[in-house]
Amino acid sequence: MARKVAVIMGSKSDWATMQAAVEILEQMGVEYHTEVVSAHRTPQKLTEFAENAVEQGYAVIIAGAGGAAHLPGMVAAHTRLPVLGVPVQSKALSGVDSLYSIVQMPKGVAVGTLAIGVAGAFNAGLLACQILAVTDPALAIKIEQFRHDQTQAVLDNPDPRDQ
Ligand code: RP5
Repeated sequence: MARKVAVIMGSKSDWATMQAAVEILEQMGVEYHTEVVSAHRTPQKLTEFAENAVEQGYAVIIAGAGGAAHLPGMVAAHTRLPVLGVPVQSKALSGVDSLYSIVQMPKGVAVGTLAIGVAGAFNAGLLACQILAVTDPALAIKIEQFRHDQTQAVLDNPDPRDQ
């Protein structure tokens, strides 16, 4: 059964954002691989990566990119695996360009688009875990514990003046 998650990104400059996806994958004990794959600078590598993703044992692909962010959509065009797109916050347009580049996929090629920036990257990792947890009861328990702890942390410290 495929269990690995691929966390790819268009540039090393995306790592500061995309490491949040890796953070939650590690916390949940999910196996992952991370690598720079650029839609524009390494188009051949993108094609080979996406076409081989199933046989490489990936179950979910997380793809982050900024600006003219074609990586998630182009990966999705080459594989049936679920692709989660993370719009990296760009300097020029604060990531709205990245978001629009990723979210408006044409009918028939799906990309699940997350929020701009670190929250989106973290949630992409979390969502990948949730997808795997559909067929992994041990992982499902870890996710339920994470949600419980998160809720409890808010309930335990409700005064906004206390950080
Ligand atoms: C995109 O261009 C990357 O995903 C990155 O967010 C953006 C800028 O890349 P660098 O110029 O920092 O390598 O392809």
